[in-house]
Amino acid sequence: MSKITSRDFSFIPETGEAQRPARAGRFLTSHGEVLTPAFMPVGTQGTVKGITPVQLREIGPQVILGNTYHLGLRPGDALVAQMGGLHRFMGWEGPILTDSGGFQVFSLASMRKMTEEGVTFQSHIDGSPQFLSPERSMEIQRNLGSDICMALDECPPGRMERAKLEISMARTTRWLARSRAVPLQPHQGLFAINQGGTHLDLRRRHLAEALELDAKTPFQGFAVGGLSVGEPKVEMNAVLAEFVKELPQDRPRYLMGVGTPEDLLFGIEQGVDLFDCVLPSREARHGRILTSRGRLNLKNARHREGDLPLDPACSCYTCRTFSRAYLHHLFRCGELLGFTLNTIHNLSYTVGLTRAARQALLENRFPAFAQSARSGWMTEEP
Ligand code: PRF
Ligand code: ZN
Repeated sequence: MSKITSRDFSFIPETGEAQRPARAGRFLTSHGEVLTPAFMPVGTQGTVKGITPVQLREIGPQVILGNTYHLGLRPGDALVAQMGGLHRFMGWEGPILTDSGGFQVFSLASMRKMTEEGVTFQSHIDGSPQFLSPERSMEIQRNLGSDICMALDECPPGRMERAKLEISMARTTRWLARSRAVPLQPHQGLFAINQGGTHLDLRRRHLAEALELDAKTPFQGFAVGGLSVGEPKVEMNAVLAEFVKELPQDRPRYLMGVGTPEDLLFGIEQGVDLFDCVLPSREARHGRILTSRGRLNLKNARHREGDLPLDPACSCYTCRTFSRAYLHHLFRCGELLGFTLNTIHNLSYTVGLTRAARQALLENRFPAFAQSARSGWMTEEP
């Protein structure tokens, strides 16, 4: 197979002024074009938990996620490179985005010690001492061969006091410059991550710093990090409503680690193009199902004799084939197939929501679409 190196992350808008800041568009990676808005399923360990790449392809995500932190620790980026890169290793030919590892170090590792150079920590797998720096994060992502790499950031917890947040952001800016300086493979793009908590002025200042670097060597996209980390939702939404539209128009915009169906609609309304979250797949494994009529808990005895599919409006393999009664049974028995079928549905629902939002944007009827989706969720558990 010949190596494709085409790459053009410039965001081509497909919707106009009328619906701004919401937008639909596309950009090109060497593993295919990405149509936005798009929800990216999470495949932390080189697998979207519980489903095969064939099942994933039918769900139809535009991009999937991998994790620098996890794959760098195990099996190690050198091994993945030796096996031909992450796409080949995991049998996924579509676009892959890798997160830089900072956020995962903060949420998973113990004995963390931050210095200007990087972060030392204990592996959550075997306790071994580890080190992650901007240079090492880029090296791991280069070895994995993902299409979109994320710069290494410091992800402060929600509600960190302002003065501390400013120190952390300044470091993230310096790390951004160091991340940018590391050569990647020719097909790989690099996204900058904006921090600043729920302070609009700090977000703006941090963006201005990133744009200074961007003027010398452009980033291929811009991400909003540091939200959905414990701050009140109204504060997150207030920042998004003011800030997303200030990100460069001509590059993809990615809201990291968000979220629920409600959050996706809100983000799209503010002009976000890309989202990722473990919520749909994690909830699926707990029998919590997302539907066009709101959430449904498969554990509930009322589904014992349920003859309907999980969501009558859904055309995924699970909904085309199985009753709630059967899925309730699998869940109660702890059968592996239950995890798989629930995951297929929840990811189909979430990816389908962003696909339908895109279609509505293209057809100039997004507000009506959003209103109808929201009123569907308000109905009693179906
Ligand atoms: N930084 C990185 N990854 C992330 C986040 C972040 O701030 C978040 C926050 N919602 C999720 N994933 N690098
Ligand atoms: Zn379904």
